[in-house]
Amino acid sequence: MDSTAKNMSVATSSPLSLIAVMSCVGAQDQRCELGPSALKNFGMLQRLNALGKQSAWHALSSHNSFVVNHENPFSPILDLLDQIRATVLSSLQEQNQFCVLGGDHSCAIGTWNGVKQSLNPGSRLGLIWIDAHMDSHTPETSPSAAVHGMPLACLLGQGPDNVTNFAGLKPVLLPQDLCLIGVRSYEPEEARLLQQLGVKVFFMEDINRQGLSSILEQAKQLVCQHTDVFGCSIDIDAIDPEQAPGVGSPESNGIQAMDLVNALKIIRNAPGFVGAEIVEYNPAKDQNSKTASVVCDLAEAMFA
Ligand SMILES: [Mn+2]
Repeated sequence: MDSTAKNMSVATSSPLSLIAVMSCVGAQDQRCELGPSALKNFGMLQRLNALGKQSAWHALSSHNSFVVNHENPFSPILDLLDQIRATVLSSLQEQNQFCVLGGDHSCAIGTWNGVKQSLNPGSRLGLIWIDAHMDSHTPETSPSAAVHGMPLACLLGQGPDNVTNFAGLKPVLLPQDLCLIGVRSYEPEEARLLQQLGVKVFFMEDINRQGLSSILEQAKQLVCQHTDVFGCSIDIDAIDPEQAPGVGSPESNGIQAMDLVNALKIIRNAPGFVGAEIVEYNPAKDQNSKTASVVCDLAEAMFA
């Protein structure tokens, strides 16, 4: 990894900014906007602090809500994306680690623009994307016009300039610096786009064959190879819905929660790891807070 004056190297002992995105502007089911406050009530902050991880809570929200607009699906979320970008950037400038808590997965567009902006021009960002879905639609291919199905395409520079270049950083991510893990539900247009770009995808079959720790190790090496920093974007629907039912779009036969918690320790002390996001928690669909408990376990595995 290159080390340059402006690139942020964040120590694992640094404080953690928990950036709560209390919005579901990018999804049809609006109840995930209640996710961050449910996690706060569950005691996430206290659990991290009890483990010695000094953590601070930053709440962000939007006045807008989801509307079907196939021509310009992004206009209602642009203001929120810019808030997320700015908050992630200032956390890194203060030498803090960050963990964005969704909210729907469209927040990723803001999160990783913020990280990219913290780097020197020309420096590269690596990203491990753990998700049951590919999130790689463009407005032309999306059946729903919901932006939480498009964030990865946007980060790769695919889609209209008002979102792919909203902070003047397009493309935020190069295809060779990205890796998907846990995919089991997608449309052919998304698979075609990722294949054309040469993005590495580890499907559930790969995890079942090789084990999650081996896959995550391979993913870490891939996203660190040509980059200066890297992060991790976790959609909770990657986990099996038996263990994490509180998500908007559950998909059966997913990753075992404890396997992910154990495997994430691989990235925790890796050089260049700057932060993560954990998204799509929908407390209205949770059962006895078991999904909230998994979210806390994931955050602790990466940060505490
Ligand atoms: Mn997702």
